[in-house]
Amino acid sequence: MNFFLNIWSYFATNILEQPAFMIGLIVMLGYILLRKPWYDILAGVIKAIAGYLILTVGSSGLVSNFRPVLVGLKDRFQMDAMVIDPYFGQNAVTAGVADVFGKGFGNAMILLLIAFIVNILLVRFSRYTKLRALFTTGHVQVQQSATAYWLILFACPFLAKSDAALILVMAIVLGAYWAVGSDLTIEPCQELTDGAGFCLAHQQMFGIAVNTWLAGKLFGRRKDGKEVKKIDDLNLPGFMSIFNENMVCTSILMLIFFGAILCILGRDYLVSQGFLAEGASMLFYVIQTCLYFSVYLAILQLGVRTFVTELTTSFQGIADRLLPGSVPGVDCAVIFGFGSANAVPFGFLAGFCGQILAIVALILLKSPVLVICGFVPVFFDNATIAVFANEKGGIKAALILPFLSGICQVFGSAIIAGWTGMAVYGGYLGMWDWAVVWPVMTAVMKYLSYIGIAVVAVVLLAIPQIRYRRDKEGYFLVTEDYEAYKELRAKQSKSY
Ligand code: ASC
Repeated sequence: MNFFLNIWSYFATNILEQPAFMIGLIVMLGYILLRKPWYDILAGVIKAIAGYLILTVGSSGLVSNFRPVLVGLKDRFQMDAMVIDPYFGQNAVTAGVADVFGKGFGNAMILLLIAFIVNILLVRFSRYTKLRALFTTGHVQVQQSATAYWLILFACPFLAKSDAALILVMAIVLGAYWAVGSDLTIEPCQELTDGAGFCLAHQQMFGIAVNTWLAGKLFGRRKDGKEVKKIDDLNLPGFMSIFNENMVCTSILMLIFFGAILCILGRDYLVSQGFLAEGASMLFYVIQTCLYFSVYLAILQLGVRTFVTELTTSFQGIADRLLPGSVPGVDCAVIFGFGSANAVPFGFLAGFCGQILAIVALILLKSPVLVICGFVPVFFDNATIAVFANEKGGIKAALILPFLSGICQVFGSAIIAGWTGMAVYGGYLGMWDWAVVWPVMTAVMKYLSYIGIAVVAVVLLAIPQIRYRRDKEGYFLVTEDYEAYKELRAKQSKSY
């Protein structure tokens, strides 16, 4: 038994939890199933792993580049509060789960494995479940397993008597959330990427579905019948036209907003924290820090371009032979390589404004739980939502929806983390689904106990069934043959 456990833990730590190697493994398996020659397999695996690692350099660079701003806001204004960020959330669970529930963090990792198996089975039986998406983003699965472990244990303490029953119930709920959530992003992703063949497996999957829908409904049509203006349609006058270029636009916006915050934090503070060297120029420090933002975004997009084609081509092998009709779910940052690149900084800033407004409201309302922005929710959630919102509803949608999302992230996280006791341990996951959808699921399970668990599972699994029944012709076509899907849609829109 120990021998198998060791193998499992080696596999989990080195592959399952490391998306780069997980994607590499999937690409290898896919190409083997497609019977590609060995050198194509090798090249594909290398590009997939290296591409993903490049993406990671970009996304972790963004996170660390903005540490001074976030740490500074916390220190300078003596705000001692819970940080909403997936890594802080994971730390809070690690630190508190034994204290509060007498359970070890290791259980959360067993939950990950079983929930992943639930996801695979749900997709394997897609004929019945109508689920088409496989979650491959391991580091996100670790964070979500940890948080789900806490939330469900809080909601259903009566399950704690038997570890096996507890993990099984949790795995069904979490595995269904992974499968249903990533499935919801299939149509938005296919439309945005013109059938690239992936969907998103991240922390704002319901957020993408809801916001894409809202963008189309609320902002998608103009009264005069013309097309809505998207960010890339902005034909700015004269000197403003430099904003049309992504790298310039991002750098200037960051210089204005984050440059201002860095100046407010002040030279003395930045030196005392070791962010700025004694005697170095403040002006150039600010310029460099803000421009690094565009640098990391460019790196991130390069990474996406390097691995996405490998993943989606090779996944055909898996879809044909092992999981028919399925698509891989990937990190949300992948979408920054598609759609309007300028939606990314716009969404980020709109979400940041929403979060700051909500935090001020918490302070004024003397909320017992105070929230501090973490970079990951404020950036990755809101930029992602903006990319989709812009596509369906244009500029207005790309600004207003991420702004509202920022507010939801803060209020939702404050409520759920305060209620479940996670706030005391300094962090909560804080991303859209975990600030909006999971609090509702937790409340249903808490108040209805066994019936609540059944309600959550049934509602989740009913979502793909309903969507399938509303679009029987197109539902599987969208992943299997996107060109035919587009023709079908064109035919349908003509006949209306
Ligand atoms: C997360 C998380 C990250 C980022 C990254 C975005 O939720 O834990 O490190 O988002 O996946 O690319």
